[in-house]
Amino acid sequence: MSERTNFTQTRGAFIVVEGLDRAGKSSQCEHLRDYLQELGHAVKYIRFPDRTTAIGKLIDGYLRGQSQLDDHSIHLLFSANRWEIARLIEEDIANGITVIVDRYSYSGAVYSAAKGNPSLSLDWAWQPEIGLPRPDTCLFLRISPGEAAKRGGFGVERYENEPMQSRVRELFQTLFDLQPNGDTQFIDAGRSFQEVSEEIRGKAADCIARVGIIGPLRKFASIPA
Ligand code: NYM
Ligand code: MG
Repeated sequence: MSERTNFTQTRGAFIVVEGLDRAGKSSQCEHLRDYLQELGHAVKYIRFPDRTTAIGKLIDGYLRGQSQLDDHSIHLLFSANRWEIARLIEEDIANGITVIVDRYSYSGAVYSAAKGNPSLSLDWAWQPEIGLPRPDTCLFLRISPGEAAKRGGFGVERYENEPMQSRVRELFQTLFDLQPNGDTQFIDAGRSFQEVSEEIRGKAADCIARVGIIGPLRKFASIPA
């Protein structure tokens, strides 16, 4: 037996925050990061699309309407943008860093499938996500169409219009119903910022505490057709 102490560090948690445009994801994620940091956790916050990479710049141009791309092509670029960062997420988590991710594969599959292209089903859209790191939990910030409208008009980017958002809303539900039980937790994001952030903090803390029980970071599998 080696006399070296067998010190096994607990891995970080992988927490995804999802929701429609205007649900408050980014401000809640930043708030959660600051809160966990104050508690002494090692934590990183990243968002998809990551518009800083070469692939991300293509995505940015497409979202701003500066380029036209085939629906399948842009879909695969969004996925490639996750694959190019996935290794870093895995490394951080292995090093004990909790990673908070603002939008992930769920947005990826749902927004593309919501375009109504007959050759781009939800099932097709999910395929390139298989094998990516699977979150320990996905917190879905739920907001009603009425509340979203109250929060001001849509932005100028592609997809930021009411017909698209209502299809996205339905498809998120369809996709979450197909995910493994307990992966997704729904949060009523129509309440005050503070009420929502308190619930997020509690669920994030539970998730971090459960990492030892979950075991190693898992990977996405196919969804039942
Ligand atoms: N979006 C985001 C996709 O269509 N596919 C994806 O894989 C991801 C991550 O990009 N309307 C869409 C959803 C949003 C848009 O995201 C930009 P954000 O979080 O608004 O910057
Ligand atoms: Mg947006």
